[in-house]
Amino acid sequence: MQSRLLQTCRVSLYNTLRECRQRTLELVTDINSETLCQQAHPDFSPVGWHLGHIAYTEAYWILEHCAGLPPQFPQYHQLFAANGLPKSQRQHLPPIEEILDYLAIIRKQVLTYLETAPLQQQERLWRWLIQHESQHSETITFVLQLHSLNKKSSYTRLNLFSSSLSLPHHKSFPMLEISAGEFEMGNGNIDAQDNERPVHRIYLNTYSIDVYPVTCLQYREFIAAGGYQKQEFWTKEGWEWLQQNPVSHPLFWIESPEWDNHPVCGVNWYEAEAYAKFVGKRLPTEAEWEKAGSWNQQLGKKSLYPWGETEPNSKLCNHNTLVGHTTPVTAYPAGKSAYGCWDMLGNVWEWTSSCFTGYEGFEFYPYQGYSQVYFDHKHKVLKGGSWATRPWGLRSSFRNWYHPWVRQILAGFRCAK
Ligand code: AVJ
Ligand code: FE
Repeated sequence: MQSRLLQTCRVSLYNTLRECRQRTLELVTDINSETLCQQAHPDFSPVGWHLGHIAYTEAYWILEHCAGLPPQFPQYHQLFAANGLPKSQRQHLPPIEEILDYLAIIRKQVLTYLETAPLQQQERLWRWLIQHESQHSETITFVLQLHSLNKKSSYTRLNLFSSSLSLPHHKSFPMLEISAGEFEMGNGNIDAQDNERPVHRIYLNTYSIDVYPVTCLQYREFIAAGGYQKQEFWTKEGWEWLQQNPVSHPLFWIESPEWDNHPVCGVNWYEAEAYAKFVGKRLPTEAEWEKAGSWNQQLGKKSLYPWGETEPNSKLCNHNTLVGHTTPVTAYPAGKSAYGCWDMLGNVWEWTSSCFTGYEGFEFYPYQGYSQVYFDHKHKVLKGGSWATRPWGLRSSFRNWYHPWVRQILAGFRCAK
């Protein structure tokens, strides 16, 4: 006989898988074959590849690995496996109808298997799988943005809030001080990624952190002061990157006061570092970011989200492509952390000064190539999620990672001191 708890888990997985898939598919309704198959940027695979890879990953882990079925659609293995072909050779894709069929056929078998799957042993893998699709769904979102950016001579974002015009335009925002002490870093829940584990205590000295992410208005001062022309603000690697990639503003930059209160979006780690130096600050470490975004000093307790334990919704933060672009950094008062930081989750990913590494006692899951191969001291940690992050990957302990030169992701930053 099955326990009620197990049945609740089964129903929750069923609903979440369906909800996640619905969000993925709505990104690609009406997609044309060019947008489906072409790379928008050499660092990122075509949208159609991400779709096929979502199906492949589900078939591999659930149908082969758990259910013990023989390989499904073996003709797709080389194409859609993460280690199959280099990104530049992922453009010869089946038509969208076939990719959607592949997704649907695998999904149907997966849901049938879910009816009787031994979830006591498998829940972690199923939760991981949902987050895997969530992350590819976010990548699809910014790859679609890059396609539209490539088509236009200048980038325009749609559906601007008219209300953002009437907000006061702040040139400088306060910082808040977080006094020295221990906090709990990481996440040991069933849905935590391998790189979030184990939970551990960390002592931090007193530091200050920005209440809000850096806004376009603030960043414009850096541009106007010749930030992109003056070597003094840049690290050695950052300056070298800039000489080889001469840019004069962030990737998703619009020169209009309408965006003044929005977080800057489309900067890489070098640009974030240079700005921080320009204002006499620095980037926070990932521990500083996580403490500010999850620790309740009064209670001596951490929460899953800055605001507490309530699952993300549209009143708490800008996520899940519900809005479709950034929002003013002051738009979500209900989402602030116990210490008083705003906009920690959603809106834009935030660069930290930290290299991506494993916490002490790290154990890879479900495979080494998921996190561990990126512990190479060449990737920087980003925190907080963006306006395109799905709720299943949105929490204060979640860690994202990219090379410091990547600016195609939906990333901004806040500073510390
Ligand atoms: C953590 C977002 C960098 O997209 O390459 C997806 C997540 N890992 N499939 C990526 C991931 C395997 C990863 N990032
Ligand atoms: Fe993947």
